[in-house]
Amino acid sequence: MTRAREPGMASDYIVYGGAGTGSVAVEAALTLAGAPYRVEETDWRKDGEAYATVNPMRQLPALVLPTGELMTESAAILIHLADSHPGRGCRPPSPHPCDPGSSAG
Ligand SMILES: N[C@@H](CCC(=O)N[C@@H](CS)C(=O)NCC(=O)O)C(=O)O
Repeated sequence: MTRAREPGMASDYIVYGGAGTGSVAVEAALTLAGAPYRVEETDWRKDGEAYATVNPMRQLPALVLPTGELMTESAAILIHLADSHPGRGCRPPSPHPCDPGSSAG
């Protein structure tokens, strides 16, 4: 695992995760969105100390936004990516039969 973003670094998304960490959903959403990103392969069992400088909760996945802000919690990350990349298929079409208040909801 390398260091977090420094001022002036290219503003791609950075996904902290890897095999077995649930980061694949975040990578899939970024790919659907056509957003440039790189994966920092991180193992919370081995890299805990170093990773705590990025995410004090030491949980994976985590996403560093192009703004440099850190997001954690997979569901929140996926909703944020869907909101910030409309029309890229990151969320079901709306209105959706399962939407609250819809006849099927
Ligand atoms: N609620 C978090 C859960 C994340 C989570 O528990 N990730 C595991 C890896 S799959 C982890 O980081 N475990 C290490 C720990 O909890 O210290 C999310 O949805 O992203």
